[in-house]
Amino acid sequence: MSISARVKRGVKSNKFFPLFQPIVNIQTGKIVGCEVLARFEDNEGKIFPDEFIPKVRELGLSWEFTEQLVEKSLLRLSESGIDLKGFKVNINIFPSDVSSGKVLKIIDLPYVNDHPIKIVLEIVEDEQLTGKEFANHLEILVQHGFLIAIDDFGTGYSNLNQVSKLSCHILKIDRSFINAMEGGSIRSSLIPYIVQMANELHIDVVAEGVENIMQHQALKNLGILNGQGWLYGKPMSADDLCPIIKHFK
Ligand code: G
Ligand code: G
Ligand code: MN
Ligand code: NA
Repeated sequence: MSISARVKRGVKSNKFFPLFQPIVNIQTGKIVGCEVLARFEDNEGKIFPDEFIPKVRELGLSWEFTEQLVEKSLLRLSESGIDLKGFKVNINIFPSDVSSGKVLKIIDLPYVNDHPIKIVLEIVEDEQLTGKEFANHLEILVQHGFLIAIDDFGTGYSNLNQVSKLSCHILKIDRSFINAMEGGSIRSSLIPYIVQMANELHIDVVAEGVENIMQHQALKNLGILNGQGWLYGKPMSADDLCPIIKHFK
């Protein structure tokens, strides 16, 4: 069966499942939330996100796909019985679902309203970040208590000027910037400027792809609030995450 046919069958039969990657406070080392990352496996084997995400988009199944990940991840966290008041759960959202307004269906999904967690909607930088409908729909989500994060910041089309016009609470600095720190490249020398501007806009920063102590120390010295990466934890099952978040407060 083609990849496309397998992905279509996977969405239609609700076979995508979430892994959870910790997001920590770099200054204290404590876990503050997690990012939900989709995974897929059928009788023919695994398909990785780099392959299935474009297919999901091409098939026009982006919202159906996102919906099942939201439902499954919130169900798993609810079942844990852990007091998760204020715990952040980051969900990746397709920009096209923001423009079209489909994303607003999230407001009425099970566990979304009656759950004490804070849902963060991650949106990759995209040309679609502009546009009136896009901004209006984000605004509605913000009014309903969702937080908005710009994902992979620094790789796409938008800049801080555009971001400042959107309702946005969190910037996730793309891991290519963090990666470049060791070489002391021009790319990594931009990090302090991104942080300074984010501070002025009252936007929190998450450093992505933190893999070693040296990067961690440098980011800590820059005063960056949050970090995500293999140093703090790889994407893991809910069973592995729960012991870690048990005492998250
Ligand atoms: O673990 P990683 O290989 O999970 O993910 C690779 C890429 O796939 C990342 O850019 C990530 O944003 C994207 N991705 C993973 N899970 C989801 C998801 O549930 N929804 C969307 N839109 N993208 C996802
Ligand atoms: O949504 P986003 O594009 O940020 O997806 C996160 C991606 O980054 C996922 O593919 C995840 O597995 C990957 N990732 C998370 N932490 C690290 C890390 O420390 N190093 C590398 N190379 N990749 C990471
Ligand atoms: Mn993301
Ligand atoms: Na990212």
